[in-house]
Amino acid sequence: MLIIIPAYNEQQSIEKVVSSLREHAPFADCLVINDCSTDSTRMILRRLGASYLDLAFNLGIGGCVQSGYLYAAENGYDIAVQFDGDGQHDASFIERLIEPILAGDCDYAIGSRFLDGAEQGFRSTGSRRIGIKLLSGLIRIFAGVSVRDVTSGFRAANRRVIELFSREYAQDYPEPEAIVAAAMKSFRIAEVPVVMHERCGGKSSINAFRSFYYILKVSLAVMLRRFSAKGVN
Ligand SMILES: Nc1nc2c(ncn2[C@@H]2O[C@H](COP(=O)(O)OP(=O)(O)OP(=O)(O)O)[C@@H](O)[C@H]2O)c(=O)[nH]1
Ligand SMILES: [Mg+2]
Repeated sequence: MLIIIPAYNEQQSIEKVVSSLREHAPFADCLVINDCSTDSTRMILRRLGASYLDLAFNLGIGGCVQSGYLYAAENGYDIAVQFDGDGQHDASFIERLIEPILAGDCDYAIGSRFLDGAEQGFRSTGSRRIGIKLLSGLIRIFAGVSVRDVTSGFRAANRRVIELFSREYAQDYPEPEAIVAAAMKSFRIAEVPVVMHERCGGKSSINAFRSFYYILKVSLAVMLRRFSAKGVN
């Protein structure tokens, strides 16, 4: 199993992220994808003796995560887990996240903050939650799958999904589209309750204007993916 950790200017959190993964997931290999950070992320990774891939220029979240999937595909990993470098994800939930994949119950597992029974943690702002609901509804209509936390970047993929994502992965705000891409290939998707935290520091890629652009862009992309998949079939 490979844990893919996208990181762009995460000097305030990357050490904590690497240590918590070493503690809670010693059974997995960890690979930080350093997306051409301009702060001391890379220096910290060297000091920690962590495995990392240095991208030659900033690819953004999609290209960064896809590089991890490509690495996983080429190196024969059976499971890949995405785990953000900003400290929002909790390594103690990794075993629960991969459980349905190990049991053969699903191909792609999404860590969700919004499932009934999920413990309270960081649930994002009110306006972002409305956007997430909207995208979740669109994905239900257009891709026929029910996922509550469609923007969660805490996910686990089996070998067949790793191979799909190593070939195609959305570049901009990729999480909702990745669900649609997997659903279009009839992969089984499950949600697993997890707790998330506020980022440890650094800067989110999504400000107020970008939230609006995010919803518009991803809504169109979700619909277009459905129709292009129809055209292919
Ligand atoms: N901002 C940003 N993050 C990137 C980039 N490339 C990789 N990442 C990493 O991708 C992960 C997710 O990025 P975030 O900006 O936190 O996105 P998010 O978690 O959806 O948004 P928040 O809930 O606001 O934190 C983080 O670990 C980043 O370090 C990039 O070009 N820009
Ligand atoms: Mg984040």
